[in-house]
Amino acid sequence: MLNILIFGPPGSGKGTQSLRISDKYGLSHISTGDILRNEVDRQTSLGKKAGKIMDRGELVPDELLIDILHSMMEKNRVAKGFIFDGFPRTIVQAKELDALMEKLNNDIHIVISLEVPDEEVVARLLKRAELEGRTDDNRETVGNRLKIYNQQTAPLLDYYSRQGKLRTVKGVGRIDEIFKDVSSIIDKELSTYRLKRNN
Ligand code: B4P
Repeated sequence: MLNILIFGPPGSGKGTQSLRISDKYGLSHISTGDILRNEVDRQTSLGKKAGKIMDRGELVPDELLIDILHSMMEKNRVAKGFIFDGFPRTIVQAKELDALMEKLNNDIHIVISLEVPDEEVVARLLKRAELEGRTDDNRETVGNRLKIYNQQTAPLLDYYSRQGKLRTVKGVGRIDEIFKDVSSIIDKELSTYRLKRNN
């Protein structure tokens, strides 16, 4: 089983690259943003709570995300592996994911961090607002999402770097060029993983 985590500020291309990774390597794609937006659209009790928080650009409480994680892992028991997109976003979530992986006798193998400057992500999200009309893609909320990313999510870079799992990719440029860099990291990791398994 291969488990990959994709990491980066809002608008860095996590969703965009995750779909390609899922397709090429046959991994189940878990996007907590997509799951939450689906709950909001269906006006479930979780969606009603989460929608207001997302519109302010804040993070949905850890306990709700942890419930989502458990239910997604349960639904995808036969998966070849996972690409986690937008999860974890806090140290509490990362520790919960590690504990769950250990319980399943599994691991997170690679953490890919997409590096994109603030002014580029703001421009991308404002453009997406025009194209898709996502309610959290306005100038004020985007500023808050970036602030919260730097305060609560960026410390995870150090967490995974200390585990020796962090790989960084320049996330600016053509989407297929970025995907080439992402793929070469995954391919290298896969060959080391297979070598270890065969020895
Ligand atoms: P997400 O859905 O994860 O939203 P995001 O960070 O904006 O990333 P997204 O995947 O959509 O954008 P992408 O970078 O692919 O989260 C939304 C909200 O949900 C959060 O703010 C939070 O409230 C809540 N939430 C989710 N997970 C949570 C968790 N674990 N804990 C607590 N709360 C949680 O792409 C952005 C745009 O850039 C797209 O339009 C794309 O086409 C474009 N783009 C991509 N690559 C490009 C490139 N190379 N060049 C130019 N444009 C590019």
